[in-house]
Amino acid sequence: MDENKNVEYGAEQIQILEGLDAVRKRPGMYIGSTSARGLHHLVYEIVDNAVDEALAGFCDTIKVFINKDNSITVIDNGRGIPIGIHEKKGIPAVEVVFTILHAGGKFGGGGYKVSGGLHGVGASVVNALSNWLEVTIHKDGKMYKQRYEKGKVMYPLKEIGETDHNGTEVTFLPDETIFEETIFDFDVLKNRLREMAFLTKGLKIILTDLREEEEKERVFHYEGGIKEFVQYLNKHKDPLYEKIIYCEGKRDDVYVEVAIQHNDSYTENTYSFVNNITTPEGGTHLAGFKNALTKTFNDYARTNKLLKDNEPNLSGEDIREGLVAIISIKIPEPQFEGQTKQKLGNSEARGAVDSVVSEQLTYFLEQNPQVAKVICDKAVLAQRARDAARKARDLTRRKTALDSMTLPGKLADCSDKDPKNCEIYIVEGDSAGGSAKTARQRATQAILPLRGKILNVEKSRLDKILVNNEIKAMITAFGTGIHEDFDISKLRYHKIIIMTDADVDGAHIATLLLTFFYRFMPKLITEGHVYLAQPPLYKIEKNKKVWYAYSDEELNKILTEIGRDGNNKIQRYKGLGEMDAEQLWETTMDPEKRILLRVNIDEEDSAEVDLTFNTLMGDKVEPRREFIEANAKFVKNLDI
Ligand code: 0RA
Repeated sequence: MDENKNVEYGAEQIQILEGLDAVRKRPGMYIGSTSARGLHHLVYEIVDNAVDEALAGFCDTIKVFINKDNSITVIDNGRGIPIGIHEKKGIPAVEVVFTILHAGGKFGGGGYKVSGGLHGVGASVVNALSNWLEVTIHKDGKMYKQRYEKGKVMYPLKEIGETDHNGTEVTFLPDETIFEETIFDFDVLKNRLREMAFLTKGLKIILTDLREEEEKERVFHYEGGIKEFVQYLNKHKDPLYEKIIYCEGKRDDVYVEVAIQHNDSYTENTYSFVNNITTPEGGTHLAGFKNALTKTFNDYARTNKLLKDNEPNLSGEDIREGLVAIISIKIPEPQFEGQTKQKLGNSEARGAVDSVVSEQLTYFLEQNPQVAKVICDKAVLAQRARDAARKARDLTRRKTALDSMTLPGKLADCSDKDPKNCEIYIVEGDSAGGSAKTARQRATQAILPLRGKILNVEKSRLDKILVNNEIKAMITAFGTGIHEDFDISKLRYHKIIIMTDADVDGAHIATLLLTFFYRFMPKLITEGHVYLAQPPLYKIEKNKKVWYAYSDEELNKILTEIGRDGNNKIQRYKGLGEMDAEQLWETTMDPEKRILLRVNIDEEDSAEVDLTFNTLMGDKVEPRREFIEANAKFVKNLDI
């Protein structure tokens, strides 16, 4: 191939819009925020460019390093960013890419770049927000290098030697005067890079953390792509059938890929992506998928008499019970809508996904009648349970409409009626509940004791869940309703505080509660109303003075301070029940002194959050035990 022609081709497509100063002045406009999330976005921007090169078919390995100084290096084995002189700007194309805003364009040809939204803003934004950035290009036997500081060129692109391969290497150190947080989190990068690898079959992504004495490395490489993604999401579940159903096709300019598999649970986990970016709010591609699924299964069930003539159609929800699905589309000019610009608007995506899925799913079901029957049978059961649940819910709705103040008998409510001032303690066990009732500040603190373990909502159908006493008590106490009835403005307490023993059982109960909130009232969590109380682990007494320690480290610290001698009396609390009311107040409930952990969820990482709940709540005891043991804080993904 004629090299010059190629170089010019790359350079030509680069559009120039504006300068980098704007980015430094208003970073949030370009990367969403300057918090840890924005910081990590920098890495995704650089990796995205390399993934584009992989999608264009020229790169199969991307290496990402977290260096000792918290800078990041991204190395790909693509063609190397073009170095030829840009026609209009008169500087090398690579310099345009890193110094001129929105030089993104669709370079490489055939690639899909995301326009709009916060993503795909490109290398120049990363450069603008970095203390320094260096790019090294290996191309046609030669190595070239350029360095920038806060976006400014330090020297013209220079030839620095010879090489035997092609590729691009970018290293950058985020500007600590711009970011609130400049320490990269290995797990956050790991999750996103794993996702990118699932979404780009065949691409190998290697993440290495060089910061610790002992190097950490993870390799993500999935020849099966999103089929393996579904397998991964179902790894702690029992699939209803072996095969992953896979549909792939192109309609006009929209490339569609869908992978699905049902498990024996009752929850649905569907994740949709557009150009490798998650769309938590769905959009036209998801609508097309759901429509195809509902239509195809109903057609099949009717034709094959799995649904009797007098039975109504299966609803989409029935068919999606226990479903794990990945919908991934690539589209040249995605339009994102909605408040957070996370919802796909392109109408052509709906038709494309609908058509590909309808056609290939119909074929699959005809070829795999046993699988088709298992799914239809489950959906029919779901339909019956949904009927029963509707009746149960209508009953509770009527009841609350008539008499909204029938609060649960076990609840010791607070007297203040302004939800902003009010908090409710959900307490494990009647005895701890009793102490909490004595200890509380009556005006603002309500206590709801729960008896034993609460129902695992991951493993029960809605009809069973809605008649469970502990669950009913919480629903009425909170006042918000659930699911589509949920109304946060009716929340009766702005703080919902889970108070359980500081042991594995307590952690399990807390997770059961969090799972219930997450599935039925997710806004409670995403809007920051859910907290975990932190009871102390130890009481230390010496010469009539008392200290409390909330961790082993703290115990050690206190002992070092007061001296390790025979006068120390150390008590290890096995449960809340061992504390009297006064101690409980002092250590765990007094708003002036207590420690509360607020539970929050990264919505962009919902696949991982779901997996966490599956791991914690699923049938398989082994992964749960490992998980709890591996995480001092038992719900790591919840980022408490
Ligand atoms: C446009 C054209 C060519 C390569 C690339 C872009 C390219 C960009 C990036 C960004 C990160 N890694 C990359 N690798 C390649 C091909 C130009 C040619 O063949 O000369």
